[in-house]
Order: sequence, then structure tokens, then C-alpha cells
Amino acid sequence: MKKKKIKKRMSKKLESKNLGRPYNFINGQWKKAGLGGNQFENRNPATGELLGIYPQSTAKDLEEAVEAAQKAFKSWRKVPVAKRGEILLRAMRVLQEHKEEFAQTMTREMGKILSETCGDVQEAIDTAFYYAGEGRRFFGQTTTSELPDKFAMTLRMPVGVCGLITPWNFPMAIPSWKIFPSLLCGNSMILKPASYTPDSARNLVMVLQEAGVPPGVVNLVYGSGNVIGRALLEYPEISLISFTGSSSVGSNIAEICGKKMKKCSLELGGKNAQIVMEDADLDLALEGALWGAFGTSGQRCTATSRLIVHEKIFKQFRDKLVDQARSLRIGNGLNPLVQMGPLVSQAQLETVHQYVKIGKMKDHAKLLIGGEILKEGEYERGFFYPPTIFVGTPEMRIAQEEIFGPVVVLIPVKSFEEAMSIVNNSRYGLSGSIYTRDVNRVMRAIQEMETGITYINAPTIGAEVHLPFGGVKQTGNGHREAGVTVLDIFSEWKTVYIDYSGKLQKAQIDA
Ligand code: UN1
Repeated sequence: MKKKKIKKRMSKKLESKNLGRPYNFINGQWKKAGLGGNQFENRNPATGELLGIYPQSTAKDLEEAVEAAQKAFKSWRKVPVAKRGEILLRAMRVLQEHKEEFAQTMTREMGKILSETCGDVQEAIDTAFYYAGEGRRFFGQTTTSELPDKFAMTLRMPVGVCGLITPWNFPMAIPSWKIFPSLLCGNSMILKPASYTPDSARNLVMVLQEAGVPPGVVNLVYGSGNVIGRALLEYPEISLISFTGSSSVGSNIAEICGKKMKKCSLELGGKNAQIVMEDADLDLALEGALWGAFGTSGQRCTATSRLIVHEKIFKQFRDKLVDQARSLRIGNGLNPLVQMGPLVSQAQLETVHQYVKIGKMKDHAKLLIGGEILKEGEYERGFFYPPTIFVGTPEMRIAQEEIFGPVVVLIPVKSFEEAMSIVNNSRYGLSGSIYTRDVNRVMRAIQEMETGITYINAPTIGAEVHLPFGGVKQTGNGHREAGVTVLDIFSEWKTVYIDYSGKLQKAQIDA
């Protein structure tokens, strides 16, 4: 592989970072943002170190990207799907070669621990592999006609230019969930990544460039949601918006896309619950709870934020959970001994702390552990928050609203029925889990849990890329990313009828 070439590009990248030269990627070139564009800083949330300076692009930069994408779409859509898949296979290899390095960059810019950022890059690798293979399937349907000498089939057609707006918590995995299937379907696109993780977005786009994606097919435009995100929604030339983020922003996006009749796919909030029944393997359930609630410092839309525990084992579970949470090592995610990194930003730290205050003062929930910002010693310059555990009731705000931090509410219950009704007492419905050894309860949970994803004897996090990902209620708008289902987002079905009878045949009328 052209390892040298990418190394050269990488060192160029470092150089540009240090000089603070602001780069977008438009029409196959790394470009400065337009005149008058402000800049934003990329800082390490564990140390405060300045990592780079990026452009706040202007509408003019975006316009250039939209034009490039429109032009590139015309030829990209004609490239055979299998060939598009081969480019993804190459992207997979480049990602594999740089996995460790990309993970380090990611830990530096958003804080999660190195094993998790390696997992994030791995998720992008898996996604590339999966959709590369899909390039040799891409199945439609063939069927018969109700009329003689007539044939019917369906094909997937590209949607056009796509606007992709991605979050910082999975800085490579989530953009890859959108970019790779969208590429496979023959679309061109503009990526507007979260401003907390510009380096990871740049690494991903460099991989695609290296893998041979033609100029203009994937464009990267840095900037704020208010300027670039919003402008993406306005362009009539952009046919689809795919967004992962908060429910409040998602609902605004849906409104604008609705008015403009734009296709729109949303992956939004969660308030995911893990049930622990009295017959569960307690140690397993504990391990799952710790990973689900405090992995990624709770900054996953699939994170466990409610633990619904049968009263018979409540005390035992609570005490062990508090003990084990207390012993989690918090710090800089680059240190291999650290188990939980910082939150991504000062703003996120404040939001989380605000919710903890609401929990204590307004909800009157019982705080068992945590609840104070960590400021001393090694935590001085970062945004560190400890594992925080409350005992509460289902209606409390801390048990209803998405916090996106290492905060979990324990809720005791008397029965399976009560547990299930609490799980479902939520405006969200992304992920849910139950720990039990009773097969009847397992099957009932699968049927009754109002979530897009249900785990049995496993935590609420850890979805795999070849299965549909998404949720019900306010978690989304009915689409599913990943798996084969994401192709329904990034392609349009074309139904084809071929009449070879040589005469006019009237469906529904000719017997
Ligand atoms: C997210 O939290 O936004 O299932 C995505 C998981 C990961 C993806 C999470 N594979 O936890």
C-alpha cells in the first residue's frame, strides 16, 4: 500500500495543524475556508492542550462544496456498485493500517479511553467491510406480473447530494455509518462534523481520498451547526439530511426538511434502561451496568441511565455497584490504566453537573456516590466528572431526560410488570436490556420493551454494524442506520415493469 504517501499526507496534516491553516476538503482538495471565516480551537478535554485551529466556514465555502458534489454525483452514480464497494474495501485497509494512530488522535480530541477509541475506529473498519460486501449484493426484488408476458423488478437508485451532520461521541464510527453506505448507493455528500472532533473527521476523509473516492464525491466542511448545519438544510440541491444528535436539534431539522420535502433521517436521544431481575446472574449484571453507564463516560446515546432492579436483590446490587464504581480509575484516556476519561467539553461538564443538582435539589433523589466536578491534581485542566449514582423514582427529571454523562438512577421494583412499565415510561426508545435467567421473561421483554434495540443478559451499549441501529418514539423518525436497512435511507426504490407482450395490457382491468 502507498504507506509512504499517506505518511507524507499525515505529516502534512500535522504541519497544517500546527500552523493553524484552516482546511476544508472540497472537490478533492484541501482548501482554506473563505475570507472572513472565523476559527475554532480543538483542545484536549483531559489536559486543555491546543491541538489545532479549524475554520468556521462560511456559506460561500458550502456553496462550493454543494456545486462540487452536484457535479461529481453525475459520474459517481454511474460507477458500478461493486466498484464502489471495492473502494470501501480499500478504505477498510487504510483504516486498519492507521487504527492505533487514529485512536490516539481521537482520545486526544474527545477524551474517551484508548481501548474505546480503538473500538470506534474498528467500528468504521467493520462498516467499510460490510458495505464493501454489499456492493456484490445490493439486492432488489424480481417478481411476476398479474398480466401475461410482463415482468417486474425493483432497483435501488441513489438519492443525490446528501448532507451528513455528525456528533463527537463516535467521531469515526458514526460518520462511517453514514458515508460508507451513502457512497455505496451512488450518492455524493457533504460532511459537517462536530466541532469537538475535527481531526477524526479529517482522518476519515483522508482515508477515503487515499482509497480512491473521486473528487467532489465526499466533501468536508467545518463549521457551526447554526451556520453550516442550517445552510445544508436550505439548499434545494441537497436531497437528504442525515443527522445524529440531540432530539431538540433533530426536531428542528425534521421541521425544515418536512417543509422542503427533503428526505431526512434522524438518530436522536435515549434514556436507556437495564432491568435486573431477582434471578439474574448478579455479577454479570453488575459488570454490564458499569460498562453501560460509565463506558465513554456515559456519553453514548445507548448509555445506561436507568437501572431498574428487583427489590429482593436491590441492596446487594446497589452496594456492589457503588463499590465498583468508586474503584473506577478516572483520568487521561491515553493512560492504559485509566477506565473512564473526561467529558468532552466545559459545556458538557456544566450540563451534567446541572442535572446532578436537579437530582439532588428538585427531584430529591438520594445521591449515593459522585456528584461533584473533579478539579484537583491531575484533573485540574480537564473536564472530569466521577461516576454518579442516585436512587430515585421513574418520574424524576434525572430519570426522564437524557443527561449524556456518567450519571445513573437506580429504581427498585417489585415485579417484572412494574419494571417493564418503567422502562416504557419514557419519551425515548433506543436501547434496553434485561438480566434474567427466566426464558419466559426474556421472550416477554423482547415483545414488550418499546425500544429499537433489546439486549438480553448484556448491557445497553455495543450494537454491531451489520444489524439495524435506531429507536422508536422521540429517538428517531422511523429510519434505521447500519445493517441492510440503512440502504433504505441512502437509496430510493425504483419499480420497473417490462411488458414484452407487444400490446397494451391494462393492470386491474384486463382479466
Ligand atoms: C451512539 O451512542 O451514538 O451501540 C452510538 C453502541 C455503539 C454505537 C453507539 N456501537 O453503543
